[in-house]
Amino acid sequence: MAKPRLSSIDGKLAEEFAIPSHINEVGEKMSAFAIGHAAAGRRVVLITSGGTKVPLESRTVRFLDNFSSGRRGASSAEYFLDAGYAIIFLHRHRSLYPYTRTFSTINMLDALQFTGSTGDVVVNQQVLPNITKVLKRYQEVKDSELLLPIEFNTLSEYLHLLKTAAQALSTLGSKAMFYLAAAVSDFYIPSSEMPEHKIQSSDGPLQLSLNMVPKILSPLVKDWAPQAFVVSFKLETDATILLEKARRALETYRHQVVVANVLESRRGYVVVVTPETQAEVTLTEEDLRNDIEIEERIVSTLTSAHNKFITQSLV
Ligand code: PAZ
Repeated sequence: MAKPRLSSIDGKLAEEFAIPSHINEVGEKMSAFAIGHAAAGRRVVLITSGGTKVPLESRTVRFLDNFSSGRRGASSAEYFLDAGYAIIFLHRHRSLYPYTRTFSTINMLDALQFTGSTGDVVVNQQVLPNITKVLKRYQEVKDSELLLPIEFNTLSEYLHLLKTAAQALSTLGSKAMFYLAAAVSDFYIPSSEMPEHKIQSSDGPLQLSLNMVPKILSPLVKDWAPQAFVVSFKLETDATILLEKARRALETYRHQVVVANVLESRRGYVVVVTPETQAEVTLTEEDLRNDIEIEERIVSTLTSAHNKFITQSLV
């Protein structure tokens, strides 16, 4: 039988980006998760979170990385869970994680203390004042198996895992959402051009030539999950070009939403752009005093838009 023809991006993915050895196992897990939750009447969102690592050597000593902490993805996951979604959380290893993110700046040993004469160890409630509330919610989510965490480190792992997740979610049609908050490198060195061993400083100054990463949004929207609700993120440091770039992305890839943000103001201001609308989401001084997070508003805006999208796709 003739092999199915690969789109040029599928071909590039297979040839130039190392396929993770556990891809089939992860794919089966993701499919079972998606099918199980869809059967229970739940929507499923794939959240990507954190930055990708781009190796400079195959036996990697050095790599290119980026600023993303994973906070947007981790906090958004909590609000999607509150809204009743099941989540595939595709995140960078050791980036912020739902619920535990609240304590990411605390030294675990400072949060524990000995008690009484028994020498039992207990949590110091002054160091972790919210621990009971957060732990309760974390355990509810864990017990109901609503969160499937999948880790990536490198750009190659991210790209292959995203493709596999998209294929797993394609069976859900419009009930699947993609929330692509990860900061993904635009540049890479193909495996065939990568030196095997550590680059030697004795060889003199290092000149790097990097290829462009294929625009993965294109096959995701066209081929891998064509009926899904797709939200991409656009980050810029120059605010004057942000909205133009967001609109251009919508025209090019024909997906549903771009959430546009500027590096420094991303915690308090984003613009949710669709082909027909443009809505600013802003936190006020009072919101900040009350520990409101912008992700709560972003997720609320997107879950409403997803409702409409599902209704329209059923007509
Ligand atoms: O991970 P984080 O909370 O530190 O930052 C979030 C973000 C800025 C990475 C995200 O909102 C975003 O814009 N992601 C897409 C980045 C891009 O344009 O490649």
